[in-house]
Amino acid sequence: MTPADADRELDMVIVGAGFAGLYMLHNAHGLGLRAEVIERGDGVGGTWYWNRYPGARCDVPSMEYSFGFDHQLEQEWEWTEKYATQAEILAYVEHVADRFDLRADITLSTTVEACRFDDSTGRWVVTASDGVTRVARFVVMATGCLSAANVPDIEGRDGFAGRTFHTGRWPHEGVDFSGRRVAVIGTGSSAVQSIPFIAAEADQVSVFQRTATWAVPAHNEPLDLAAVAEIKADYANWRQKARDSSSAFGGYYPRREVSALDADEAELAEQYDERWEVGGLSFLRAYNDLLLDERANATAAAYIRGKIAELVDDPETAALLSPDTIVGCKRLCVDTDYYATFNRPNVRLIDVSSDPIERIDAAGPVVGGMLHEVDDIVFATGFDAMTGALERIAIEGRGGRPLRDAWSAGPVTYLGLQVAGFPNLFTITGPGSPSVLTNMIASIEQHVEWITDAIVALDAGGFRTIEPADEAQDRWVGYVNEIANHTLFHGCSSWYLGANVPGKPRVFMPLPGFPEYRAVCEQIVADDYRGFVRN
Ligand code: NA7
Repeated sequence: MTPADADRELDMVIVGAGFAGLYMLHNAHGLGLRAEVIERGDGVGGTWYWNRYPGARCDVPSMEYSFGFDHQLEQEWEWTEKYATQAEILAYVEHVADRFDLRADITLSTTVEACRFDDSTGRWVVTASDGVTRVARFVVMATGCLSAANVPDIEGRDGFAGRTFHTGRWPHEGVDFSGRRVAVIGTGSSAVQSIPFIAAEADQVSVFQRTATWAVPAHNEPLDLAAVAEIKADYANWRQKARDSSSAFGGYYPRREVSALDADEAELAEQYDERWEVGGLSFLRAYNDLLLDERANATAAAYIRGKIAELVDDPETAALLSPDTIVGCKRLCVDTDYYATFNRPNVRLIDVSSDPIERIDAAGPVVGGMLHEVDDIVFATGFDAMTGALERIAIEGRGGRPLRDAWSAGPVTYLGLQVAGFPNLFTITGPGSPSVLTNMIASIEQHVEWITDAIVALDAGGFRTIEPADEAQDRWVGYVNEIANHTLFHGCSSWYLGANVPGKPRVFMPLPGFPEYRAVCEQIVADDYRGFVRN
């Protein structure tokens, strides 16, 4: 296909209309590019469009989980709670789309099927479910890290007679569980948030737990107007403070630069009590080595196990709910009444750690030969994280090489932004960048701004294309592994490692350490795009 055969000629195709796609489009407008966002959902919002399960909220405080690129926007938007609900975040994204006049260049309800690099023209040919072929110089994948739903292929799944739901594809009209017996499969963040709501409505809830999860209380509350005014008066500093922290948020409660191993029992208890009362992910910032040293981590683990024993009446259930894994090795869950929900007479916990769900009968899941009869099954089973959304699109780079081949042993990138052999294709919050270990919006902003600058520099230098050199990419992959190996993240079977999807290569995909990563990105630019090939 040559540009002349294309239905639509563009400078940039952006895949996905979540936070990343919208900000990229806004910046593309700023550069005067002809850009189009293609989005498979019927609306904008990405993660927050799809994840409408009861209780869905962000685990990053709302004053930080918001765009910082526009002063007016951050001043005018009023968050109402410490942790925003899905509905409020979606309203915010809608507001962003309107405020920056983005809608005219967003095509909804359309799935990108293939992106193929045309060696002869040096341009990307993008085909989509609407039958329109777009040809563009740049393709930006703003497809999200947790957007490809993982529904386990359990025997008999499709023969279940009742209703089935996945938390990441929740019906817009909501689901009425009253009078129903409900199975919830999974105990990750989506399950932890939704189970208390489902249990309050349903007749009976059976939770199928493969791995017990660590959860700390959210202590969500309405935002204090005086505190909000204070933050808004100093927002630029707030954002900077966030960017300077390893997870790109934490203005509320920064990490203490002391080791848990230097604290005695009384100090540990005092610190953890304080963090528990504050609530949220700041718990893991009580000490600076909780994710680096197993003995330090064990102090946090012992504390949370003690809390579970206090919160859950039945000792056997409390023991089952108590993880024996590293705290934070999988993303720590932030809950509201999760553990206490197991004190309800209509909620039971079914351990499927050693005896997995063997099949799903028409009447419900079967474990250890025993049928658990239910009316509904909620799959809170997560996502084919970080690579799933990209690999579900037929992406072919130079010489027709499929991305799936380039990534057959696990994802390889340079800076998480580009892949060797895929010129002018960018991955916002791609594997090999801090992404899911951070406040996603801060990471998205940093990536979009980096890409914007790279395009400006490309044009200023009279180049047409940019892509990583193989050696630079290899070194980067080595670097990401080395950093991850210094942490405790590699010590459990998490979606960070692809361990939740059968057959997926086990590679630690995100890069810990946002400020260090930003500094590297900046230095590479200062060194005239060191490690990139520009032609
Ligand atoms: P997660 O965190 O990936 O959780 C998925 C859960 O589903 C987890 O407990 C899994 O157990 C469980 N699971 C997956 N497959 C099965 C099967 N076959 N049988 C039993 N249990 C299963 O996804 P979430 O949607 O909760 O959260 C994703 C992120 O969104 C979260 O980290 C936040 O960042 C926001 P496993 O632990 O793999 O044994």
